[in-house]
Amino acid sequence: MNFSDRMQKITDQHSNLVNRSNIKLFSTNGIYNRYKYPILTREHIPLNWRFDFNETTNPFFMERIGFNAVFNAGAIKLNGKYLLVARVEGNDRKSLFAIAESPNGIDQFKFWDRPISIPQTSNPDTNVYDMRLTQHDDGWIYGVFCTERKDPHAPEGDTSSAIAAAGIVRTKDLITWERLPDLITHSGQQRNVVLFPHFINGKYAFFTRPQDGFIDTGKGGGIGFGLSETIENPTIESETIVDSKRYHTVYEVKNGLGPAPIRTDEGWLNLAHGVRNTAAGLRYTLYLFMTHLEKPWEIIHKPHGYLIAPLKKERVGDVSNVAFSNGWIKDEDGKVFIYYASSDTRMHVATTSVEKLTDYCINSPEDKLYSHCSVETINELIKSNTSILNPTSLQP
Ligand code: M1P
Repeated sequence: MNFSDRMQKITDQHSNLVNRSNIKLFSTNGIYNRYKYPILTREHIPLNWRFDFNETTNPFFMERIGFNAVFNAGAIKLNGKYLLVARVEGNDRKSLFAIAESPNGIDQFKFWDRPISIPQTSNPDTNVYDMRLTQHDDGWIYGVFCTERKDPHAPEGDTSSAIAAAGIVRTKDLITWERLPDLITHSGQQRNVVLFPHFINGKYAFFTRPQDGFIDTGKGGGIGFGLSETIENPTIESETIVDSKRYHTVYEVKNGLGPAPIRTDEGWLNLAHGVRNTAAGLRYTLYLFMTHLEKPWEIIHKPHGYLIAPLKKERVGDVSNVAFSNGWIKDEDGKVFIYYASSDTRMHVATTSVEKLTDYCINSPEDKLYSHCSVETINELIKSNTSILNPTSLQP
């Protein structure tokens, strides 16, 4: 195939993909609906980021810059558009941020012209990923992300050890970004840090995830909460653990908050990921809990187990068996778009509503931590259903 035939074919394929309509799937659980197609993949990346369109310098119309994955996107609705700040990972393993826009939140996501240029601090980021977007009461849109740098104290020959911290940028339009200092905490490393949209006790409030090492959270304990007096010098003096990791739960090994919490009349809705170990390696699922409106560090409702687990094709990817979310959008009518990535490879959407998520949070039984207690919980439901479904049943 010659240069122009290849260019035409690849351009047509790309156009068909980015303009494809999505299809809402029936939901048996009734809590949320999945969709047939992933909403963003590496194939969505604009062709002019990947191919040299000059026939003289690229006679075979080969891809010059390769991309490995598009995943873990922050989300916001701005000027009527549904926007994702996606983690775009190149073949060189470097992640960067790029905005993709959709008119309806479920399909036709198209990347803006260029990836985001994140301003650097005096200590440049080696890698950046997983931005959470927060439209704050102070008028700014904040992006809190993980910045990763090589551990300067790693022993000679150790080329893997890294330090993770929370980097912070802010913007009014998602085009011009101002870099603020990285968040200071006194608990080792940080990943999965999330800024609340409102001041709490007059301060900037964060969910944190203290960890001893880069991968192991160690005695970090779980999802934390902390306050900072200012955002220009963000410092959390002390963290309160909100949701601890715990033996024989879906967040036994570690957990971390997802997107910025949604405020409801009943409390804050919080979506998080929980990680457990299996013979096949770590398994990441998403779970929901509600915290107290004035004291967001206090859990008031927490259903058992997970809300979303990787399913079917979602189970396989670069890091298999992972569902991860750091973005959701609440529409004016209460509809909620949950943006989640599968297996560190691609992005999906699930739709629901604040009303449904609140009902799920309040009325689903909690994890009572023992198998025999799970049996009791199931039996309670069977008993209350018996009079409705089978009033003449003889079973006690
Ligand atoms: O590979 C799964 C996820 O691992 C990390 O999350 P956590 O710190 O909770 O283990 C992150 O690197 C995340 O980007 C990734 O999806």
